Amino acid sequence: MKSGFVAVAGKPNVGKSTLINALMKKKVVIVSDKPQTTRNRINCVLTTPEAQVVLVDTPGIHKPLHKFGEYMVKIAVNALKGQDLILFLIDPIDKVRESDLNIARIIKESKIPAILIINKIDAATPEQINEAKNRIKTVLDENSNIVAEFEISALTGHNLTELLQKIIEVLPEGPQYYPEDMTTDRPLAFMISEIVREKIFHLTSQEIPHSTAVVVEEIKDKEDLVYIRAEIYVERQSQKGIIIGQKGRMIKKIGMLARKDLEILLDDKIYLDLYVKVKDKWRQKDSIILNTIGMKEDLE
Ligand SMILES: Nc1nc2c(ncn2[C@@H]2O[C@H](COP(=O)(O)OP(=O)(O)OP(=O)(O)O)[C@@H](O)[C@H]2O)c(=O)[nH]1
Ligand SMILES: [Mg+2]
Repeated sequence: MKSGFVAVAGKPNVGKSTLINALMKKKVVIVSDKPQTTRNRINCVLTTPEAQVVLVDTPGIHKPLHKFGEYMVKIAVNALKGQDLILFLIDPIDKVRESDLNIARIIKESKIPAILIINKIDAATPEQINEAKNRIKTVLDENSNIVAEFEISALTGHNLTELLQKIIEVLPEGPQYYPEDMTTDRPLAFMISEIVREKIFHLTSQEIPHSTAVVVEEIKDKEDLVYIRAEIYVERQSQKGIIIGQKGRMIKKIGMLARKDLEILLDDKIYLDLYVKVKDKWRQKDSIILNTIGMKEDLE
């Protein structure tokens, strides 16, 4: 069969995770309208009768402002190494900027076959699309490792069948890396924490979503439900107040929306117990980032 690892790369908010969910035809990774939603490498396994495509979601590559940001970027750049193919996404509406050109240089130097993807064409004008292409080609010229180019909409699904066909065509003959019923290489506790984090990204604004982390402390199968206890870390006391909200309204809303998604994921009734903890400046602290939130394995 055709098989291989396909890293999905690009700056924050270009639609990497949206594209992966669309190709998977189900929601596996979290998505939001705020940059830096994805914080880890997450392998998503797409198995068809003829191929196994491992779509590797990555954090957006950006200029980091703190240690946590540095780790995210390192994870994203590391995630490109040794892969069979890279999907490089750009956003013609937000324009191609120096940060995109920088990623383009990293991809060019990797010499790994890459597909250039112009996303969000449902919302972009032809001028914006042309400008984006011309700009990115100042780095990714005809001597580069770009093997194909697609204009897509991850949101509407435009051109995704053709894109998937091309991905499979480019991948080598290889083994089936994962069992066919597996969708991700991440443990359940991680997927649960991501769902809770997604709701925080949807419901809060400014620095709040970026200052939070979620750690699942307990998953217990009880007779008629699954009990899940998770802690939401914030950096300051004032942020704790915002996450809890007036009369606990915000935390209730986060819990309710997360529970709905979790009941679909686990196909069971869920009791979700959420706690908010202040961890002073956790984004600057190795011990919390590496040991509690767990990024170690992808930084090597
Ligand atoms: N109009 C339009 N919006 C899109 C499309 N693809 C993604 N988006 C939107 O772009 C925003 C970011 O999407 P994500 O998939 O979270 O982007 P990402 O690249 O994974 O972002 P990070 O994880 O932060 O690096 C969301 O609001 C999506 O709905 C598209 O094809 N068209
Ligand atoms: Mg993402």
